[in-house]
This record gives sequence, structure tokens and C-alpha cells, in this order.
Amino acid sequence: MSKQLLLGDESIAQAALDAGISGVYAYPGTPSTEITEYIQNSPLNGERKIHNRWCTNEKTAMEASLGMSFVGKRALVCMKHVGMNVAADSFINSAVTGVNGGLIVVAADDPSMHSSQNEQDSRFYGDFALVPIFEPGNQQEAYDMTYGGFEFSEKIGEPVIMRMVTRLAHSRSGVEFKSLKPQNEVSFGEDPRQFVLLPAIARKRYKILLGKQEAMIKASEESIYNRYIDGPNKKLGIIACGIGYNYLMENNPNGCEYPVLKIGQYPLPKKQLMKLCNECKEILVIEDGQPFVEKKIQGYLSIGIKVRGRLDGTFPQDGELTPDSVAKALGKENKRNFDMPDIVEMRPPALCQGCGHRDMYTVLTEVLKKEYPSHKVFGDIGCYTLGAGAPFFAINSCVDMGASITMAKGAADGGLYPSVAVIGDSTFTHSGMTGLLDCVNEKADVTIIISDNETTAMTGGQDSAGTGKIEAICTGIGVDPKHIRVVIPLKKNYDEMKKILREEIQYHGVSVIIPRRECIQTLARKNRKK
Ligand SMILES: Cc1ncc(C[n+]2csc(CCOP(=O)(O)OP(=O)(O)O)c2C)c(N)n1
Repeated sequence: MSKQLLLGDESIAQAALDAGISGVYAYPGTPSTEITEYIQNSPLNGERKIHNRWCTNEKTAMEASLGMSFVGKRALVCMKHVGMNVAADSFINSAVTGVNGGLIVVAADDPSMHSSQNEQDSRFYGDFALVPIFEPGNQQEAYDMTYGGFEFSEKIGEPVIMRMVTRLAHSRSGVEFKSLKPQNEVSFGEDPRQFVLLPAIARKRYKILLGKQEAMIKASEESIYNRYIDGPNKKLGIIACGIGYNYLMENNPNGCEYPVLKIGQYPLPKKQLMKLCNECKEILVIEDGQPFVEKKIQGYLSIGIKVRGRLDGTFPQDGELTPDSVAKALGKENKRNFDMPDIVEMRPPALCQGCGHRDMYTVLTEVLKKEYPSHKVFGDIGCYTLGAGAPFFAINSCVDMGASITMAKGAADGGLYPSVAVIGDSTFTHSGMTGLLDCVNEKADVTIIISDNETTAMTGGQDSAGTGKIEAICTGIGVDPKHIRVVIPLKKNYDEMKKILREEIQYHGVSVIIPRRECIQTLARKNRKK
């Protein structure tokens, strides 16, 4: 049995390979990206023809993985937490169809928003869809849960969520591997109508899903990932979820004096939970993310027992859990030795020197700020979001992937002129294209800048689904080819870029300007390889 030092993300990837997956489907997003990249770089994927190409967005990834499960094969689908919002339609419905081949949905949450626009907790999605959730506390558990998770998913016939958090995804520890399993053969489920969610069938399927809930709770009660660890001092009972258990033990290297219920699998194990609540005077919930378990406990109990956690202020309501915040909640000394020295200045991230987005913003701000003071620019998500900061201060919104085009349209509908959208190439194909069709269908007066660096730069330079196809996509959607203008964002072209920008702002219809120059980081990487 081999042991290697792996990131949490890599542990999931290795376990999925060892468990015999036939495909990984994903759209990049911190902190989940490394899972797919690891599989892409594994020699096994060639030998076993494991699907590993990036998908256009999380919904297409989720649906393709369900298709692979439909034919009896094991599939892994990975996304960051906000990707779950994009995949939600297919994800929630996959719980109603159920699965055939094992299906694990990795939702990588980002408490403290290290690289995200919110810190939503994906455990709510598992609860909402009524499917089991695994929440590893360390890298070995991430491996073991994934390895066994496919079989569990096949046994209960449901997709299973693997909930990660940034600290675990992006830190390393030694992980022991299990033996390599063969891939599943093509096979189909017993019920030929299982995946046909017409209302009459969906009602039956939903009853089946509801009928599985007791078995899921029983599985949690019997799970090796949910452990009741007794302690002599019953004044307090602790529920420690996922990485929270790590932080608890870091503060109690010789064992904890209080009874602890370690949670790694949901739905919550009722029996152990009731035992803890019956034995202890007060409950402390240590969980990273939102007060998911804390709220459930309050609902479960209504027996007047005090529950402490994020809701009563024991932990802050926002931000990730830390060993220090756990120490404080336990009434221990906060022994933080690593405060930032005063000499360290905060350095906000900035666009790279030489990046094409810089040239695009230089021209955009010069024209708009001087000549169109009533303008607003709707931004999107990618490296170019950094145009919100110094020295450009160029964009007025950044909400979710694709929202630039549709918000610009709504604002134009409401009378704003000029209404400008700035979006990247990957974000455009992820979820900007459909909004562009709305603009075309209503002849919206918008100027859309697709700043094309021919990669998905923000997440590390993954392939972008639309590379080489952007003009064809815009034409196909119905943008007048006369108003699809391609420019090379370089200083020597500033005059031409300004002229084109002015012309397209003055055109009262849908215009698309495509400043195109390869990301200097991917270019440098390619050159180094050569
Ligand atoms: C729903 C969702 N999925 C994934 C991400 C992670 N993410 C942020 S920006 C980005 C891609 C940006 O690529 P592109 O639009 O081409 O701009 P670039 O960074 O290359 O300038 C991704 C994948 C996210 N924020 N939201």
C-alpha cells in the first residue's frame, strides 16, 4: 500500500481514480480545480480512457456526469461552492432520478471568501436535495470517503456530496492508498423510466427518495466517520464537524475532557446526537461555514438545552473556523503567535504588467470617463474583475458569472446610456451567451466587451471552451457581424481601439468588441515548455 503527501483535492482525485471512475466532469473554481488537474495528469487516465476535459460550466458538468452514471459507470463532478448554484437544477433533480453508476459531487466551499464572492455552505444543498453528504476532517478521510463513496452511492442509488473547505483542499498530509478497482461495465438500471421526470414518474421517484431517508440516517449512525468519543466532564457536549474536529484536537492534544460527537457523514446520526444531548448540559457546535448543524440541533431538540455556536455569538457568524476561534470557544487561552507584523502592508491583487485586460481598461476608462460621464460598466468574474480597483476603478458591478451582459441589458432597458458589459472569454461561454441572446432578441442598446485572453486565467490557465469560436458564437446568436469588432489590445493600437469603442457606443443596438491577446502567463508557460 503506498503512502503519499497529497493535497485534500489530490486525495479525492487519487481515490476516484482508485475507485474506478470513468470520468471527471468539472468547471474550474477555487478551491476545487486541483482535483481535475490531478486526474488530467495521471497516467491512469490514458490507460483507462477516463474523461477529463474541462466542461463549459458546472451545469453541463453535472449533467454529463449523470449521463455517465446512467450507463452504469462511476463519475466524479467537481466545482466550487457557487458552481453548485449553476448546477443546482440538474443536481437537485439527480436526487429524484437517482443514479445507476456511483456519482460523487464535490462541492468545495470557501469560508472566509479567499477567492469567492460569498461563503455559502454546500451542506444545505445536500439537505435540500435529500442526499447524503460526506465532510472529511483530513486528507486521509477525503481519500477514504471518496474511495468508498462510489459504492455507497450505488448502494443507495443516489448522488453523494463531498463537501470540502479551502483549508483542507489546499493543505497536504500523508495519505495511504487502497487497491485499484476495475471500471464498471456499461449497464442500465432496472427501471427504464427512472430518468424520465414527467410529473407522474417524478412523484413516484420523489416518494422513493423520501423512503430512503431512514436508510441514510441509519448509514450515518453506522458510519465510521461519525464517532462518539466519551469524556468525563458532561457539562458540555461537543459536536465537531469535518475540519472542526481537527481544530478541536489541535487544542486538546491529550484528548478532550468533554464528550465529543465527530461528524463526517450526513444526514446527522440521530442516535448519537440524542445520546450527546441527553448526557450533556450544554452543546457546542464546531463547524466550518454556516450554522448548518447548529440550526438542525435546535430544531431536533426543543428541549431547552443550550446550544452554542455561530448563532449565539460563540463563533463569529462569518469567516472560516480556526484553531484559535475553537480555543476561545472552549475557554482556552488564545495562543496565536503569528499575528501580522505592522510593517506588512496589505497589497491588493492587481492585473499582471503586460496583460491585455490592462490595455482594454486603459482605453475604456479614457473614453468613457472623459466623453460619457453618465456611463456604467457591468463587470463579471475573472482576472478582469481587478479593473474594479486602482488604477482603473472601471467597473460598477460583479455579481455572478455571466451577470455583466444581463445586468447591462436590464440597465439599458431602464434607460442607462451607455450601458457597457465587460466579460472574459471563459465566463462568456460559461453563462454569458444566453444573456447575449436576450440582448439580440430585444435589440438592446448595449456595448459588450469580451476580453479574450484565450484561457481561463483566474483559476490558473485552464482551456477555455470558446477559444477560436467567439466571433462564430456571437454571429450564430444573431449579433450583426458589422458590430462584432476584434482588436489587439496593445499600446500601439490605442487610437484604433478608441475609435472602435466610440463607434460601437454610438450604435444603438447590440455591439460586441473583442480585444484579443493571449494571457501573458499562459504564453510564458508555453514558451518555457518549448
Ligand atoms: C459559478 C462559478 N464557477 C467558477 C468560478 C471560478 N472562476 C472565477 S473567474 C473564472 C474564469 C474566468 O475566466 P475568463 O472569463 O476567461 O477570465 P480571465 O480570468 O481569463 O481573465 C472562474 C472559473 C466562479 N467564480 N463562479
